[in-house]
Order: sequence, then C-alpha cells, then structure tokens
Amino acid sequence: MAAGIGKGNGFIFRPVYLLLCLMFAVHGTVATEISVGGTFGWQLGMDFESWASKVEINEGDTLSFEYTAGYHNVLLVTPDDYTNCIGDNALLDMSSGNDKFTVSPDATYYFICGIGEHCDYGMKVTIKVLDSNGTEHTGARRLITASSNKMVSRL
Ligand SMILES: [Cu+2]
Repeated sequence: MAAGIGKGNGFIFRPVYLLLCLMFAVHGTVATEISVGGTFGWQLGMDFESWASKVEINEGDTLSFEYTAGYHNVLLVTPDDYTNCIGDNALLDMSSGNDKFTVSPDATYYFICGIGEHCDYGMKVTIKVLDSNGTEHTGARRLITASSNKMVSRL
C-alpha cells in the first residue's frame, strides 16, 4: 500500500510543478523593456513627466535609460531630492549609458540626471508602477492597454 501511495503522490505533484512553470513562463512574457523617453532616449529636450504619463509600467518591467555615457547619468533619489534636483544622496547611481532597472509592484521611483543642471532643465522622471491588477494605488487605471504600452515602448 505504501508503494501505491508513493506513486499516487508522484502523479499529483508533477502536474502542479508543470502548472507553476507555465505560470512563470506566461508571467515572464508580460514583462516589457521600456526605453525611457522612447526613441528620444534619456537626454535634454524631452518632457519626461509628460512621456511617463502616457506609458503604463507594470511590475517586472525593465526601464532602459539610453544615452551617451559621460554626458548624462541616472540617479535614483528621494521625492524631496527629486523636487529640488539634488543628486548627492542618490540611492542608486548608474552611468553606463545603457542602464537597466527592473521595477517592483506598487512602487514609485524618482530618477534625475545628476550632470550639471540637466535636472533643472527637465531631465527628471517619476515612474509609477502599477500593481499586479494593473491599477495604480493612488489613482484610477490609465486608459492604456497592455498592447498599446508595448507599442509606446518601441516608438
Ligand atoms: Cu543629463
């Protein structure tokens, strides 16, 4: 009888693992790489706040900051430092020119450029990440579908 139960367990567990694998696979395809600023990239001359308001960013998505290394950088800062364009206390400092940052759900991130007065000239962006239901905690769901988000991210 013990051997019979052992076999039974095997049949029960295998489909469960398969299902978990499928769930991860499906979830993985949803994550999108989003180039901040679209094809314009991360540089002076873009209204990044306006850009961000049109893009839906979900948990697991990866932000990509593309720029000429040395001319700009990407600093993750606190809301206060974001408002005042202060980069000295950056929580994260990226400067490769092709910086990737994967976002967590329900989070808000504040990025600025720490070079010269670029932040004062508009090189700053607030990234609000939607939760797993595709909703923002603080406001109504944006009227952008996941598929249009992918199109926006490739512009
Ligand atoms: Cu800059």
